[in-house]
Amino acid sequence: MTGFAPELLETLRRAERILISTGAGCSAESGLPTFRDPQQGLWAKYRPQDLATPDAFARDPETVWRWYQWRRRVHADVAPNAAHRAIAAMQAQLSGATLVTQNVDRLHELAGSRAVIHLHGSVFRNKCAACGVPMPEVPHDLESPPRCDSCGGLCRPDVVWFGEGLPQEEWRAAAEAAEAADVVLSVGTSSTVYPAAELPVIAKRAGALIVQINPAPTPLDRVAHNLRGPAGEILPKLLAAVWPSGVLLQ
Ligand code: BV8
Ligand code: ZN
Repeated sequence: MTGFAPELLETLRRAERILISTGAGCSAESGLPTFRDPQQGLWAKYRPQDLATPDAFARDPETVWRWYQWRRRVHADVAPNAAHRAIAAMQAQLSGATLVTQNVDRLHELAGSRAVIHLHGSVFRNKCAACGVPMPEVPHDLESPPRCDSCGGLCRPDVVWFGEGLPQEEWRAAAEAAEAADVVLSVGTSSTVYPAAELPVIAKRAGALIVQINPAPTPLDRVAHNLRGPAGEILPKLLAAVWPSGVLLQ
């Protein structure tokens, strides 16, 4: 007895195209706070969605820059967890597995995942806030944003802020994978931020099975097969149940 519904295991075994969509909850067991967790220390008085906006950066670039420098220091000290490793193993074995993430960390890559579609950018990349030209990574303790060599604009993290459009290529690839998916594995996301939260809806409309891995309910509950619990515990067990020959988690 695996504790998983036999029809779920059968559908996963038969699936050719699987879309894996991850959010902050996938990195929670690595020690990274989610957007729902209260922020620590001097950032406790801020809500992430109040700092992650072009207006906040225009109003007070130093504070927003320092928040991202703090997050870079925190991100630099954490390692992938069992959920990231299970996803990397799944991708390695299943050519039809596509990985889309809202996370701006690099834990999927550190776990060995390839072709990770980052819908909201990467906290480790920089660009000019004025002309958009890519800018080099700088030491994570630099207190003020450097200036752009070509236009003198301020350096900002190459992430998607609220109110900004997603990178077109990444969104197109994600929406296509959702349209074509047999199964969507929605891992550790509250499914509240759009348009990322639209992906399982696109897939469901196209006939896919939605499997949600989350210890708490989300708006996706009503259309998903819900597996309640931490991703780092459930994903390895699910993979071992679907592929008992252990081909996956060596
Ligand atoms: C845009 C990068 C227009 C920056 C981020 C329609 C309806 C309503 C609102 C909107 C709408 N359309 C657009 C909006 C506005 C907005 C939006 O969706 N707002 C929400 C708050 C209502 N969307 C936007 O602004 C988007 N842009 O629409 O632009 C446009 C279009 C064209 C041209 C010009 C403009 C841009 C959105 C992207 C913003 N950037 N991040 C940074 O990181 O600093 S969003 C950021 O927050 C993350 O990337 C992620 O997307 C989101 C957090 O969500 P989750 O990852 O799901 O994390 P969360 O903390 O919420 O939940 C964690 C979950 O994990 C929980 O459910 C918890 O139970 C679970 N969990 C905890 N532990 C575990 C676990 N699960 C498993 N295992 C565990 N161990
Ligand atoms: Zn510039």
